[in-house]
Amino acid sequence: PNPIKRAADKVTEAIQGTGAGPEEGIPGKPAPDSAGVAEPVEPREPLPPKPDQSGPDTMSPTGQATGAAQARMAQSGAYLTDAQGTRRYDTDHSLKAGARGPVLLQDHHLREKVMHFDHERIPERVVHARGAAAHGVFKSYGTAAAVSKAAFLAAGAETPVFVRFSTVLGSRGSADTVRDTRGFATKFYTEEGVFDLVGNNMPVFFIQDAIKFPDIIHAGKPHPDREIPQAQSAHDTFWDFVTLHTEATHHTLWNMSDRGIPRSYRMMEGFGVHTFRLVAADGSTTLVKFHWKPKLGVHSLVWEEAQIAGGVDPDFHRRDLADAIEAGACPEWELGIQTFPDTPEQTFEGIDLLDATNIVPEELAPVQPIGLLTLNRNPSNYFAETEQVAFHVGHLVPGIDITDDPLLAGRLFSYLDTQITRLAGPNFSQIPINRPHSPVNDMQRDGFHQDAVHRGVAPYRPNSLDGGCPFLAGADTGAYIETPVRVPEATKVREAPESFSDHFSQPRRFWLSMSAVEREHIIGAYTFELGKCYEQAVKERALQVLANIDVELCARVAEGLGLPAPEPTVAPADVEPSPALSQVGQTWPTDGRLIGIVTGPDGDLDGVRAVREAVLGAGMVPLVIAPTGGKLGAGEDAVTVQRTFATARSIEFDALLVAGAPAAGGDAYGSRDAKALPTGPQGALDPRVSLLLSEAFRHGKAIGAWAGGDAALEALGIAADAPGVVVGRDGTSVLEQLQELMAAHRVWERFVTPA
Ligand code: HDE
Repeated sequence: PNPIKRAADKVTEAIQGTGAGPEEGIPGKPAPDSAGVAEPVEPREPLPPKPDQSGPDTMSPTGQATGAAQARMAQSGAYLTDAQGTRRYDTDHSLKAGARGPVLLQDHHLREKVMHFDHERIPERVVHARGAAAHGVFKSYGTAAAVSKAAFLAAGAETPVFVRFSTVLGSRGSADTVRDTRGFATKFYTEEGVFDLVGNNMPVFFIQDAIKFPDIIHAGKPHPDREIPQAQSAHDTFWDFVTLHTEATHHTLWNMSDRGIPRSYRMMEGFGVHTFRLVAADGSTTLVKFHWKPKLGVHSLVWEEAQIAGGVDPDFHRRDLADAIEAGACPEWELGIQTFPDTPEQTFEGIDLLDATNIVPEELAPVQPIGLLTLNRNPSNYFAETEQVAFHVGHLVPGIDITDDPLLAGRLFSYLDTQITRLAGPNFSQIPINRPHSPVNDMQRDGFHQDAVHRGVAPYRPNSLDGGCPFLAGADTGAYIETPVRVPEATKVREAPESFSDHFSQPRRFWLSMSAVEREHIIGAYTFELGKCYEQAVKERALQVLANIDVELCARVAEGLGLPAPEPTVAPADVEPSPALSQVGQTWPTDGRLIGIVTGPDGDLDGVRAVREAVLGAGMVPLVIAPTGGKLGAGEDAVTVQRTFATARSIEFDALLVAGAPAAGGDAYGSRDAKALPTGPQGALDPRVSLLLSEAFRHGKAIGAWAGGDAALEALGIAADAPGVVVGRDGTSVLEQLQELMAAHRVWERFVTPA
């Protein structure tokens, strides 16, 4: 028998007086607070975690359990207790002098409960506050073993990882789909210690020197007087800074491109941005840039979709990641490296490798795959894992070293420092999600939130009292040894090298590498963002920056703003495009794509069933959309409705299918009887369906119809032979063609581009 039901029956009996009723005020018996709402009265085991949420059982070096074992310890036993483990019989009523009398100061349970609640919030990250994360595994191909001695890069090595994606500017509760850079931070729990690759979805950064980080972030964050706008770069202070500070031009252009509004975290590239130095077993060194390449391709939203999603589903990316993993559509990325000889100049083909506003085109230095990342498990507790995870660019393992990039130098200081405020002290590496999976034997002691009970009396070196323990490792026993790089003789200066002063040729390369439709999106983005600025001088300066990238770009944005286009002040750089930068023109797997199937009670339900099966069989997700919730049809074959006209919005779907009516008589083509189509109050196409279909059409999504469902498209003026529209006799053959269209991500021909 179901224990919950049994318990509920007992309470009902008690309330109705048919059983042994609870005696008022007696501990151990439930009080019938709200008649009819039954609460279980018998203890039972807590629900087991969902399969994808149970972490591995491991013990930390300090003897603490981690993963699933830790989760059980945090919530163990059948009865509610206070924080000291004492059982409580009531947690809903304050202790009072009589039921209507004053609350007593001596109620220490009330005091403890509310005190803890008062302190539940910790400071959010100063940047990258809004995030979503997942556990996974990194499997090394071994292809980097020749250039790095890192154990996790050896052939066949498998390393647990935790990846956190984020937006940069917004606060913790802001929307996912804003135009912004995305964080892509990976913690590798290697056997040689933790390695963090704290990257972004764009390969360049706004600034070349960390000392300017507070400035760019102050400029991007909401204005300090009214604290608006939230999570936006479309405001005066942002554009004021990036136009006064032209080294920001390249990153700003990436932000204004489709890369600023990813379709999904699963469909983003990741970049280490800085140049790192790999160290091989023989001591030889190689300069590298890290790249994450998503198996599903790099795809973006269109701007209107991003804006609608901000209101309709602010959790769009967070939900997408968690749902995909829960459904078993585990996202994958290949880690790759571009390699460059470690010469004293640290340049490649004239590109300064220490300038984080530069890329090295993949056509000049191909990205070589070195391993596969699979995200396969959702966090079981957002706060414990996603919020408390602490990344740091200085978490390095033997075989991976840093370079003199001045942006990286500042980060090496900043990431440790920020955790002291955010995680309240220096012991954040003892929080379960941050614990290394390799033994820790440091001599750091005490401090706030010290979890370890250290043994011994001599936390110093050298010592004789603890037998000299712990001992120092050497190169042959896996010690991290900094590469003995020669530092040129120099004079102390506060200045940037001359090679950091070209701010326009790399942005020009990016612009020239874009397809026509991507250029239109960029023009639209600049026109929107600058149109949101109030200061004329800021807009004019921004146009000057654009003129220095490309005169056509500048002229089109100027036209949109109603301002004259200035002449360039620098000669256009003579650069070759890098086709690898464009997101358009290839095809990718459609795994996990969402297909909406619009129908109604009189629709071709056999056809809907067949299409659902076909969608699932193709590794995608079918969602039936109908006027109301519940089931369509009767009996075992009834079709379950996943979305109603009230809850469905086009942004959720990668493609839509409209079902017509079942075939009448001998007509195999179905019927165009209006009754089968979803109608609104006046008998016309339901306005919510009109919106759904017209938005999907405008956003370049594949649309299919069968058995007369195309009458809905016709009602909207969408021709059956319009690009990306497929009309057929049965849903499954229409679906096959939709899948081909979706492989290109969007129906690009629908976007108007100048001839
Ligand atoms: Fe960060 N950055 N950053 N950043 N960053 C932080 O660290 C900082 C930079 C990046 O999911 C903070 O723990 C400075 C580049 C990611 O927890 C902080 C500079 C890149 C995340 C910080 C940079 C990044 C952060 C805030 C200029 C791409 C989120 C909370 C020198 C390569 C990590 C925290 C997560 C977070 C400082 C520039 C990526 C304040 C000073 C370049 C993905 O320490």
